[in-house]
Amino acid sequence: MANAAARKRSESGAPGPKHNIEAVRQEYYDRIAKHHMTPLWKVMKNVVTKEPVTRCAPVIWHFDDIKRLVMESGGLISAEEAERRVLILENPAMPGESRATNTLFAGVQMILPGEVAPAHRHVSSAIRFVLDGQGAYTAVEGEKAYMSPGDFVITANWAPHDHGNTSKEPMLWLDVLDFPQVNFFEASFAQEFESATQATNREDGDSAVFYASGVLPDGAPAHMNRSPVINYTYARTRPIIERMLKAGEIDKRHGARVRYANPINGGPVLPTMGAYLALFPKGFKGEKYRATDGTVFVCAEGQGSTTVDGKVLEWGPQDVFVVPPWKPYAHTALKESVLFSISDRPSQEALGIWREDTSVH
Ligand code: GTQ
Repeated sequence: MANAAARKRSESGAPGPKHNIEAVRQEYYDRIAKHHMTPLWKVMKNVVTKEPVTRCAPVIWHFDDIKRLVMESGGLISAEEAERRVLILENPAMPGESRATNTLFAGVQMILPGEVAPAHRHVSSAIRFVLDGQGAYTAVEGEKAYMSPGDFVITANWAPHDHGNTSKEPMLWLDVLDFPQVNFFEASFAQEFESATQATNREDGDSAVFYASGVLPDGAPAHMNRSPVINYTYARTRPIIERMLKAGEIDKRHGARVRYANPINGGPVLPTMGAYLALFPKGFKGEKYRATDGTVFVCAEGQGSTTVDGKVLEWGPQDVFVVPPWKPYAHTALKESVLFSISDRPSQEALGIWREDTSVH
């Protein structure tokens, strides 16, 4: 309703001018529609909402289901034929949209011993968080990173990458990609390579040693909007949160938490996605929190629950769950627990639209 006078008129139910004006307006709306125009005043409150509105639902995928169903796909299609053998973790409130939150794709990829997922590149950035298995690799920009559970690996925009498994066991990891964001801008490109695997000219771990050790190669660029580090290993990151916990650096909401950083500028690892690793002491009862970024969490260790908008998500090792934008949530840990999380916060911060609320009740 456009204004108080009009509201009054329509509520009075009086015949005459009101019916007349409604009919006249409708005729006008129909006429302008033919010219691809429509009145803002009818949709104003839907397009400029007072608070964030999300289509995304809180949801959890338990690892026993993930593993059983993903393993089954191994008998149905090879990594080579599938290009990427991935089961999409699809938000039940957005079926058919290939996304876990409105801005993030999440999926679980499996590579069986001896398989290769062929080299390609795309505008979408990707991260992997290793769930299960040991010793498969991803080759990114000339570095072959052998991975272990809890490792956090990045594949930046347009970086060539292929995956392989020279170990004796299947490897499963969580993929999170920003392609809902890229496709929102309708700016996706992708390319396959002739050769299934790329030539590598660096040692496993070179990028972490060169860039993530408190020094930088002399002459390293001063600006870089994505991290030069490929594998942020669990072996390096886990002891840091342990030490924060010992030092008492425990946030009332987020536990003892580190942010994966780009060592060039301290910014996020990728311009579109940011990640954290948090340790919660046994018995932790977190305070409520909300922020405008939609988040995908993975339990790396432990057991606990996260209450999201009144819904209790009980998690254990390798379970994956989603917290939608602006829904209040709080973590509880029954055992000492580690949660990995990833969200679209860097995109929102770059646009100046990210908000948080640390006083939710
Ligand atoms: O590993 O390159 O889950 O291109 C979706 C698209 C993984 C990958 C996904 C991809 C990849």
